[in-house]
Amino acid sequence: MFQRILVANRGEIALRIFRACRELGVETVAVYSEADRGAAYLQLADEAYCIGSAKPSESYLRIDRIISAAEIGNVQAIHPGYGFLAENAHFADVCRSCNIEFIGPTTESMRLLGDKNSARQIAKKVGVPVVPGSEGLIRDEAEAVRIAHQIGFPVLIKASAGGGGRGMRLALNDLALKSAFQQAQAEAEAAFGSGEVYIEKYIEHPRHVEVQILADQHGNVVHLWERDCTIQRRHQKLIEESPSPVLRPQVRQAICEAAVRLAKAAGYTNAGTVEFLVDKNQNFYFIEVNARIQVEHPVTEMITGMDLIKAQIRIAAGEPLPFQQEQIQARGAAIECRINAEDPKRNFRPSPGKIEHLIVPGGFGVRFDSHVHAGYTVPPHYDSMIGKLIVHQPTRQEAIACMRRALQELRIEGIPTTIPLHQEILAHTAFMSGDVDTTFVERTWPAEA
Ligand code: MV4
Repeated sequence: MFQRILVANRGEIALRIFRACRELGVETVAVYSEADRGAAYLQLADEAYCIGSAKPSESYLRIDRIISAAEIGNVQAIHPGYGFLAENAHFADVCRSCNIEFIGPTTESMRLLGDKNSARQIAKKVGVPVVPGSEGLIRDEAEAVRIAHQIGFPVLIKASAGGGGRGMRLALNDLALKSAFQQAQAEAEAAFGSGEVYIEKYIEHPRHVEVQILADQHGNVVHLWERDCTIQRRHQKLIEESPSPVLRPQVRQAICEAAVRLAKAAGYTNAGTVEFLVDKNQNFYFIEVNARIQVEHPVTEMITGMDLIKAQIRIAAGEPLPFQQEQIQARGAAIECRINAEDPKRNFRPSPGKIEHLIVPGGFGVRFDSHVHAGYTVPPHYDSMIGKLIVHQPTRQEAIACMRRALQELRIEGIPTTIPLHQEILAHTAFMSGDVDTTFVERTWPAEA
């Protein structure tokens, strides 16, 4: 096992990783920007180094400074958390060239899966269903039109280097497709340095279902069941849950097995997520792989009883998975609400500032993962998520009741948050019955003009 690791991240996920390390007997080195200087969570690391100013490009994204901190701190590994450098294959490469283990997949599988077209090709090869679309990359307008006629409109043009909803364009007819193709290419070139695009049929009213996988360095790959992340707004997830409230048992088994096949084919190691769209007939289609730990990992931890951060660290240290697929049982239902410093009454405008009062809920089946406390000032420079409220109960109905109770107990005063929106969603009949798709939040709570 590693003696000491550096956490190349901030906020709640940095704290989550410090906690896992403490339990494993692994020492931790924190890095922080000037905006995070003095934050209480940093005291839970064994050492902390300032790596620059508030701007991410001058601190949490500075590979040179993070590697310097790792050298000075004398660590054997770096955990990247999520966001920032977590899916940067170049960073993983630099870490390993410096003889520091990157706690994540190999550089090669990060590159293979980071390219959405190449991930799609691997999926096809091993019989994982993908959305009907182009054979591979699209060269010109004429080819785009030809494929759109084969599969039928509407179609989505997707940037191969995109992902998470970035670099996508919808086209409803020939004329729109021609300009969408040009725009998508130009935008992808500007945003990602690669203008490569491909085409998929547009799946209407999908659900978003993702499968958690763990893979060790000895060829063992397991899934830890699915998470349903259909409740989102503008590609930002708001609520995640497991199990999915809709999947029939056979479909659930098939989607989880498909995720394992894909991970094996890509030579994947460590923790990862395979994302799917599920249509109204429960056909599922692979869309992309997230080669990192995700925000919503606690939902899976609650239903399986497995600590995913500890698993990541053990896998990176070369340990074999201590369990087989059959031993991973899903128990009960878990739900997570992301608590964001955003004002739902003002179009979700970020609301950084000082938390004057805070009451954290507790009781049976309640977990609050957050680095904030009364007197903490949410800095304006980063993602607005300030915590995650997670509940675990025997049934979904009980989990919903528990979450509503925990949200009532949770008091954050001083800044507006997404707590009131969560209360409305959890009380909505469509949410309770599971009758939602990825447009539910935007349709039910439309943005004001
Ligand atoms: C799609 C789609 C419909 N059809 N692909 C958005 C995020 C990225 N992971 C893929 N996304 C989508 N791809 C086809 N062929 C609809 C979405 C999509 C979406 C997917 C999951 C969760 C929320 C979403 C919101 C809007 C669009």
